[in-house]
Amino acid sequence: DQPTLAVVGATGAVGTVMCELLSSRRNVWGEIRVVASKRSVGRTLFVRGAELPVLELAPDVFDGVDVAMFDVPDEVSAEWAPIAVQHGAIAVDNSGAFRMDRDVPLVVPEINPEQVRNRPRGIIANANCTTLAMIVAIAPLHHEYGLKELVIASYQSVSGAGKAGVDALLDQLQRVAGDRTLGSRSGNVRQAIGDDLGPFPAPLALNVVPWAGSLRDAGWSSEELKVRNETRKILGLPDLKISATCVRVPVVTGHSVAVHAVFGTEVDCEDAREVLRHAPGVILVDEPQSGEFPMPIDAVGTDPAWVGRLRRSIDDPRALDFFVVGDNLRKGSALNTAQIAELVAAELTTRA
Ligand code: 11C
Repeated sequence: DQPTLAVVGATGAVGTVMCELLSSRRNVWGEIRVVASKRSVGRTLFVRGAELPVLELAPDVFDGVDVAMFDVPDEVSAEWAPIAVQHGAIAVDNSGAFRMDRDVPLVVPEINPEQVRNRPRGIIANANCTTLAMIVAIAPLHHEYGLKELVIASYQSVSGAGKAGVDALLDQLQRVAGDRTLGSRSGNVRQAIGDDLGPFPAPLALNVVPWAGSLRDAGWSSEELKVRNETRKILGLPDLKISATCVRVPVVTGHSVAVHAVFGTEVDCEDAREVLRHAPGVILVDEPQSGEFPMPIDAVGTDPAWVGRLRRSIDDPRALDFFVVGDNLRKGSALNTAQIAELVAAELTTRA
């Protein structure tokens, strides 16, 4: 029998992409239940060509469920993933609630698929979308050259903050469209946009905002610390030096990351290109003379991490600089969660 799946948070930005993925990927699931908060009950969602009623998140929704995916805020996962486990499910959690728990593996199927079985709490965590945008490109280079240090800057799209983020940007763009004086005088963009900033601390239209997440110690943002901690855990490098600056940009979907990676040995650009060409989940697009480089407008809706602008550092023969772009709702969240869940489904099907 094929395992039963519950998708919790099915009506959100990530959940919507999850329903699309479940409809287009190899079908490994028996029954699929779509679950959301009470206010979505009464809606239906299409999955695999069938119209499914949205079920309310409640303990008995997990009865008979083998795998429960969670695409919900941290506090909802923290409460409900253990309930799903108590009801016999294996939880695959896309929130930040369990990622750094020692007893919860943080899995990227191209890098550490074997960790899926190492789940004493019955929970497997999915990484943050910024970590996932770059990690599938960094891991194969690490295996070739031995990673010593990362300095990264992110260019994160507004859908990282969910539907509210997308609505905020699109509303703001409407307010600034057509006024050709905007952006040429301090304050006039703020004035045009007004106080309704959605989930962001400043206007996104005609702007970049060097902030994602919440304030942590010594001026770091929670997003910057997540990228650092999760990268260390996934690569199994607890002492890796990482500095991240996370920035929000006026892009709907697609997180980009500028990476400066320092390795233990000298690197050769052609050689590194060859490594990336063979890396699962990575596509190299690096023809700057003809304007071909990775960009969110092309990467959106696709599965891979798109890598380009690959250069060896002028000042350090052990360092590479490159730019990587991934769809934050696909590999950055729903796709990686689906891939993890499929590994579990294969395990359960083999065992049955
Ligand atoms: C953003 N990366 O772009 C965040 C959203 O830890 O899963 C995802 C937060 C998380 O705002």
